[in-house]
Amino acid sequence: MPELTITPLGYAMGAAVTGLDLRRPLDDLTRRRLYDAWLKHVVLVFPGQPLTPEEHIAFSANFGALDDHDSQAPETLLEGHREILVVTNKHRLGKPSGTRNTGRNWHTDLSYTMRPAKGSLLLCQEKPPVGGDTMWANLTMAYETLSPKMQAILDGLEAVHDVTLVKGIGARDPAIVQAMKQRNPAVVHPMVRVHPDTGRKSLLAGERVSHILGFSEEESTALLDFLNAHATAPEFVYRHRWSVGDIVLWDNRCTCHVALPDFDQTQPRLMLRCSLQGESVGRLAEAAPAATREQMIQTVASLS
Ligand SMILES: O=C(O)CCC(=O)C(=O)O
Ligand SMILES: [Fe+2]
Repeated sequence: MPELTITPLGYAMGAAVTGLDLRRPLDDLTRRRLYDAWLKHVVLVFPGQPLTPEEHIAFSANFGALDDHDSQAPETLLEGHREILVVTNKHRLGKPSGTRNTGRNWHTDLSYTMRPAKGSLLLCQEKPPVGGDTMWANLTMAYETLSPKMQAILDGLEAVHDVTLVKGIGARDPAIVQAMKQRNPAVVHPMVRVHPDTGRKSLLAGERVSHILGFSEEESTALLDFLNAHATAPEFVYRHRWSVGDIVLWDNRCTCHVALPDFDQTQPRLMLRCSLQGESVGRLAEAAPAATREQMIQTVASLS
C-alpha cells in the first residue's frame, strides 16, 4: 500500500486523502492523522473507496458516534442500516424518492434539530455523466472576515432554524412533511459557534434560518441575506466534482453546503450519507414569529 498522502484541493478548504484502504480498520496513529487533517482542511475527499454499508458505517465511526437519523423520514434510510441516509433521485420502493432534492439550499446538516451534525460522510455510488456537484462554504473564514463590530453584534444573536425551509419540501408527500414538522419543531441556535476542537468561532446562518430573534422581520431578512451572501462567496467555497467511489467527509461545525441541480435529472444519482452525532446545543423556538416593521411602527404610535 502506498503511503498516506494528504493533498490540498482548494484555498478555502478541501484535501484529498490517498494511500489508505478504508475497508480495513484504522490504527490509532492513522486515525489521529486523519482527524488532524480533517480539522485543518475541513473537507476531506477519499477517492476510490466504494465501501459497503457496513464498511461505510465502521469508517465513519472513527470520527465520532453516528446519528441514528431519528429526525429523518424512515423511508429515506437504508433498509437495515438506519445510520445511512439515501440521497437519490432514483425511485425508492416504487415511488419518487423523498430525497431527490435533498440539500438544494445552503445549509448545515440537521441544524433544524437540537443537535446539528458534527460531520457527515457522503459516498458517491452513482452519478450523472456531468454535473451533480456539491459545494461547501467555510464558515470560520466567513466569521473571521467580518468587521470586529459586526462580529460583536453576531456574538450576542440567536436565530431560528426551521425544517420547513428545506428547499423543495413542499413537493414531498404531505403526510411525510407533516411528520417531519412534528418530529422537528423549529429550534434556536446561536449565530456564532465555537468549534469544540479548534476553539475558533464560525458563523451559523444558511437558508434554513427563518429569522433572528429580537429583530423585526425586515431587519432579520436584510442581515441574513447579507450574511449568507458573504459566507458563500466563491473565495470561501470548495466545489467537488464527484467520481463514483468518492467519500467526502466534512466538518459540519464550521461549514454549510449545497447540492447543485446542475445535471440531467433523468440520469441516476445515488449518494449514501452517514451523519456524525453533534452536541445538543439548541432549544425549542417559541411560536411567535418576528414582528414586522409595520407592527413595530404601530406599537410605537399607540404608545405616543
Ligand atoms: O447530494 C449531495 O451532494 C449532498 C446532499 C446533502 O446536503 C447531504 O447529504 O447532506
Ligand atoms: Fe446536507
